[in-house]
Amino acid sequence: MSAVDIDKDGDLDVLVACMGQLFPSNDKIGSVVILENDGKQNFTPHTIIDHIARVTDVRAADYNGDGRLDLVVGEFGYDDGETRWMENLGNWQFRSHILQSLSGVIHTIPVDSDHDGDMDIISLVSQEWEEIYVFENDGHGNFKSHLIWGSTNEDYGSSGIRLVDLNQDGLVDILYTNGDAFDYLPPARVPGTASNRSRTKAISNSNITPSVSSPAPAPLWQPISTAMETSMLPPSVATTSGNGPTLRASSGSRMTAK
Ligand SMILES: [Ca+2]
Ligand SMILES: [Ca+2]
Ligand SMILES: [Ca+2]
Ligand SMILES: [Ca+2]
Repeated sequence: MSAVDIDKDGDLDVLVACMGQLFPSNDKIGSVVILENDGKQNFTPHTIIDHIARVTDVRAADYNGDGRLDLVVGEFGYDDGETRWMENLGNWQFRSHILQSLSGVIHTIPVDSDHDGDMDIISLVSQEWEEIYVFENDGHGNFKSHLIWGSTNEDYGSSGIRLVDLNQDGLVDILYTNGDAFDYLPPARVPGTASNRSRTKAISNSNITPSVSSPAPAPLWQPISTAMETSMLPPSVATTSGNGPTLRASSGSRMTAK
């Protein structure tokens, strides 16, 4: 859910990502609703799209440079989620453009990640993919997908990203957390700690290039720090070599669904 003046009439409207239900489901029970503010905090709901995979995120930005705020929508789904951007045609009408068909989308965040004046999208895809993507905009709503980080551990349990400039170099970085509550028996709590599962990673945008020339240059995002309290992890994570967080150059094909 987020608040934005989507119709540009001077008041904040509310974007609502409707998952339908929390528990896993392949049913098309997701929807996107915008609550139109009349300026006095009376809201009229507009269902922008429904009967889609379970929706976990919706945010607004102008992706095609026509002055109207468009939407990016993340659909977790179960076996078949999606990421789409929805072109604002005016009058509460939106046209869908599918960016990616992967399940487990948690966050889809607009940001001008390459500082070329148009809004790009950074997304987190969990559900055994466990990957972070940048969708690079050409300024007209045409996007090129870059996989910038992924774990080979399908139980990595990605739980969220936030975009911040951690090192204050003017380039946005990604603060990333993981740790799945349901994949392992809970380990014993370590005295004096508030949490025994969560890990935090920061990924630095060292110099993502604005060029779209062919061949596309490799994104230069890289992890700059990882805080892993291995003594507090369950044995299956702490002791299994090659199963921890790793950089992967390209998206693998994994068929196992949680
Ligand atoms: Ca408004
Ligand atoms: Ca637009
Ligand atoms: Ca950009
Ligand atoms: Ca930075």
